[in-house]
Amino acid sequence: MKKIIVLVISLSFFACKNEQKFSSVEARLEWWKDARFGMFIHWGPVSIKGTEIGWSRGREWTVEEYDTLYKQFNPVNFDALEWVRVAKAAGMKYIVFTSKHHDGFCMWDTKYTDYNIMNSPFKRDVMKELSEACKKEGIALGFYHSTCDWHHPDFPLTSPGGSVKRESFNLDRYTEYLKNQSVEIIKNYGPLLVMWYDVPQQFDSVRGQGVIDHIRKIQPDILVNNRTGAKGDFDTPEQRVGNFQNTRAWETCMTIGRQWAWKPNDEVKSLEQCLHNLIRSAGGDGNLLFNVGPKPDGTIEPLQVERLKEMGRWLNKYGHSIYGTRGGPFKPADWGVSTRKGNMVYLHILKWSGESPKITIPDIGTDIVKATLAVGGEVKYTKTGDSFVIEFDGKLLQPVNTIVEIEYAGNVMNVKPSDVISQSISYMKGVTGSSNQKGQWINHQWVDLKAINNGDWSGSFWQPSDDDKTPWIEFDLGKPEKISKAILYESGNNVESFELQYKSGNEWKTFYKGTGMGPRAEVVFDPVEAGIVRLLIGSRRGTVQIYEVMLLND
Ligand code: H79
Repeated sequence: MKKIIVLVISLSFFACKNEQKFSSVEARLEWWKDARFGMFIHWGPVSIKGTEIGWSRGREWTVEEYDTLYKQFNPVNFDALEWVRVAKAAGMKYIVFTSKHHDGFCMWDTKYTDYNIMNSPFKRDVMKELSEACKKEGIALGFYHSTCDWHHPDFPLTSPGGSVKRESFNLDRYTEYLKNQSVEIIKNYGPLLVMWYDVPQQFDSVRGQGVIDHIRKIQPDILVNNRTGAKGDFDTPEQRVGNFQNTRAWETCMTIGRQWAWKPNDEVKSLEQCLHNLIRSAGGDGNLLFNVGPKPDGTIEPLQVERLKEMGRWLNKYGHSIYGTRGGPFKPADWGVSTRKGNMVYLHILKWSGESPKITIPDIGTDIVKATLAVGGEVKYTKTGDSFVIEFDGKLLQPVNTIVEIEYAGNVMNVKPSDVISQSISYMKGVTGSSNQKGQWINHQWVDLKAINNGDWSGSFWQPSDDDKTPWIEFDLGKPEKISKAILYESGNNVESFELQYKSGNEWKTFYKGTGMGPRAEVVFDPVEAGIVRLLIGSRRGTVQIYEVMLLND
């Protein structure tokens, strides 16, 4: 009974608050942090072609072709309520919808350009319908609005990708256009949760701040992200989970598939990947803005809907360890993360190598009153020196995430975040590789060598260049370590053979040879002691993407 009352209160808290005005940006930001999970929607006439929104203008399609797509845009099955209900079923608390992407097409009835949805065969203001549906269902709403505009004659850069300079332009006049449209959106569909600007290009911090100050005259409590050119209210790691950061708000934006706009037969992240991205974001003290790209007929891909509903079912059971929490007090480790609320700390064990979990956490200065598993089951905790050792039977490990709920005697919200011990010897150690060392965008995925040992095996990955003949990744462990096991995570199944080697003098010695890798390869070998270890990829079919490499001593 008590649970039901708490649920009703928390649901109505979300339902009523988001339509209200807040007393300050800070107050709205706290609501937004409590919400933790939102739906990003990238949609526009380009969905007819199934290529990337904005970026495919002047690239896959000529500018003329791209700019006339709206004449065929007729998403007759669009139902705003249905979208909002999918978001709610997923456990999302807010929606951010593309009012305008870099291609300049406007998805609402704007008086500032004819290049808008009212001049498509559809002739319906989808943003109006969406804002009404959100109000009805108690979901907060914000808009993604591209700072750059490769279609607008006053913007200095044009397609493809803003790489072409216009002969004549007027950035001040364009800034007025951007401000006017932003105000129009807020007045028509607000109060809004957020204006989510993107890709400032020629906007500097003064110009960006000018936009923020301008829209705050209309809605003083509106949130603005960090992509106007100015700093804004929160950071926006893209296509990767942000690092632990509780000194400034942040939100990871990430696609559920591999493209922002709809792509036919796009792959969908597994439920485990989806939830791990959400949980890792919460554990790092950030939000997740998870993107779907609706189809040209106006509906969301059934596969994506199904996945989102699965997330919602998990959140129905375990949402108390996500909503309303803050990241920490323990910093993310390779095995998982922690979240906290009042006197409670939730340890989220996302992957555990070995039999029964045994996790050492520092003493945070207040006693542990109780420790249990969210699924039910006993947890042993033992004080040893400055630490507690948390243990439970490995049979109780859950497929996606095992939550240890620790109740402390005192409030833990102000405890300074501390490091915890990871299982993997290679976790966050020095890493070099044969290609893409510094990170780069490839097909809108962020490819970074550091992704290989950051514990994030669901979001970001490393991808050797196509012309890289012998891809390798090298770990400098700092000192000789005993290694007896490795766990390797690949996207798909394209590695045909690989070797694990260690450096002995100037020579590489192979200590394990594998055929095939796949989503998760756990390999055991005679223990070696080594300070520098590398993974050498032999033959491969197509593009190889590796999420994580863990070296363990079990
Ligand atoms: O709206 C989504 C993306 O379109 C947008 N931000 C999210 C929310 C975005 N803007 N910039 N980027 C993403 C990074 C751009 C990456 C790429 Fe490219 C564009 C990869 C491929 C095309 C530019 C051209 C970089 C490499 C080639």
